[in-house]
Amino acid sequence: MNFITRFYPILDPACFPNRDALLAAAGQLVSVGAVILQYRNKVDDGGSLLAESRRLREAVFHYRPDGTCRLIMNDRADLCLAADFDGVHVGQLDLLPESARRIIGEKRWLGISTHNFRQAAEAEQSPADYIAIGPVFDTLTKSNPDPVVGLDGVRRARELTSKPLVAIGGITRENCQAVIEAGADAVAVISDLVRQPGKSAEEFLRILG
Ligand code: TZP
Ligand code: MG
Repeated sequence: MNFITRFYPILDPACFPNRDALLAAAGQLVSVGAVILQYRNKVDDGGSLLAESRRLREAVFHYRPDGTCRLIMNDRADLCLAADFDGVHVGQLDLLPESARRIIGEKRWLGISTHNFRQAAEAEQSPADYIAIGPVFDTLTKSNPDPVVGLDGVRRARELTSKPLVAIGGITRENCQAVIEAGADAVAVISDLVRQPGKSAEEFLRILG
């Protein structure tokens, strides 16, 4: 199965100087053609997170009133529903995919992060719509990251799943093509978007075709 896009940007407020910059980045990403956007907020309480999610949805809707940019909530199935996002992305320490699925229903998307072969094999049997594997390369964005899996880890994950495979961790405009060639359907990117989101996204989209 193909994923809808090869480019999967993630916005994390910890990477931006302020929240206006995060919202502006969302607008730039969407206006140059991003069709999926994950909101990854590890710092705020539920109420603030919901309020910012709604602002993010408005910013995206401004550039894509047809709703063709999917918004994915990191970690929180409850906030995915409350903010009317299109899906949720859970990690190994969040709700199990079966539980997240019960909350979000059949139509919204469910992604799950995996960090090794065993987790990817488990995710293959789960109700997740797509599987993320990583960190592929060293990353400074995630606290306490698991060991890097490298391009070999992407290849091994590719062999065990026919679900869409999203690679994450240390992915840049320089290395993204190699990650796709290793078998990923898409690359998820945080830090290589922060400095110039629109320009960077344009380049990712051009490189990934
Ligand atoms: N999961 C594995 S690595 C990572 C996450 C959330 C961080 C990816 O960020 P960056 O800046 O693209 O390396
Ligand atoms: Mg998580």
